Amino acid sequence: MAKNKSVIHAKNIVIFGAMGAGKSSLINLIADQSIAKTGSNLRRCTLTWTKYVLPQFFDDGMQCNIFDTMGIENPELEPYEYHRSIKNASRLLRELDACGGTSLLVYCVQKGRDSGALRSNYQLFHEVLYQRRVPIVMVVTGLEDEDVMEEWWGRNHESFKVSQVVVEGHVCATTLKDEDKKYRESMEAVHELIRKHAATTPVSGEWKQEGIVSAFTRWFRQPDPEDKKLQDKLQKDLEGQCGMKKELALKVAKAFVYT
Ligand SMILES: Nc1nc2c(ncn2[C@@H]2O[C@H](COP(=O)(O)OP(=O)(O)OP(=O)(O)O)[C@@H](O)[C@H]2O)c(=O)[nH]1
Ligand SMILES: [Mg+2]
Repeated sequence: MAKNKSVIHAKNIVIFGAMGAGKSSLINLIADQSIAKTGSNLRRCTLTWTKYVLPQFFDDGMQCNIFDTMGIENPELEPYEYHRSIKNASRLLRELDACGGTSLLVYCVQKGRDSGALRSNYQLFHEVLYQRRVPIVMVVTGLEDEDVMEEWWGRNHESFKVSQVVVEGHVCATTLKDEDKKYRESMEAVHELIRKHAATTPVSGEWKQEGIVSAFTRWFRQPDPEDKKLQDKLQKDLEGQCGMKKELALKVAKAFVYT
C-alpha cells in the first residue's frame, strides 16, 4: 500500500545541555547544513530557545522541528533571571504543545568538559519539565580524535550512572565537517537515534502555569528575601568596616550567603 506522506506529523525534538556543549552544532549536523548559530557566548542562561523547522530528511518522510535551548549553568539564579526562566520555559512548553507535543529529549554533552551541571540540566528537563514522560537520549560531541568514537562510551558511561543520568540511547559523535568520514558517520547515527527513540505518541504537557512555577520552585534554589537582606548588610559592613572595594565586597557577601 502506498504511504501517504502528508499524514505523517512532525516530531518535535528538544536539544538541551550546558553552555557551549555543542547543541547548535548538533542541530547543524542533523540538518547537514548551517542553520543554527554556533560559537559560545557568555550570556547567562534563562532558558531562551529557538525553533528550527527541518526539511524531510528521513526516508519515511518524517519531518522534525528542533528546539535549541539554553540550559542552566547554576541553579542559583538572580530573582529576575528566575522569573525570566519560568516565563521562557512555559512559552517553550506551550509552543511544543501547539506543534503537537514533544517526542524526544536529546541531551548534548561535550567530551572532557566539567560536568558540574550534568545532573542539574538532566533533572531540569527530564525530571522537572517533563516528569520523565518523554524518551531521552544523549549525544556526546567532540570525539573526532577517537579512532572508534563509540569506544568512548565504554570507557565513560559509568560516570553518567554515578551522576544518576540515565538515557535510553546514545551516540558518540563529532560535529566537525572537516572530519568527513566521522562527520557522516555521526550524522547517520544521530538520525537513526532520533528515528528509533522519538515517541510515536508525542507527550503534551498538561501543564498549567502553576505546575511549572511549583516545579521550578522545588528545583531551583528559591531566591529568599532574607538572604538578600543579609547579603546587603554584609556587603555594607565589608565595605565600611573593612574598607573592601565594592565589587569584592559584593562577591564575598554573595559567596558567604549563598554557599
Ligand atoms: N572539536 C569539536 N568542537 C565542537 C564540536 N561540536 C561543537 N564544537 C565547538 O564547540 C563550540 C560550541 O559549540 P556550539 O554548537 O555553539 O555549542 P552550544 O551548546 O550551542 O553553545 P551555547 O548555545 O552557547 O550554549 C564551538 O566552537 C563549536 O565549534 C565537536 O564535535 N568537536
Ligand atoms: Mg547554541
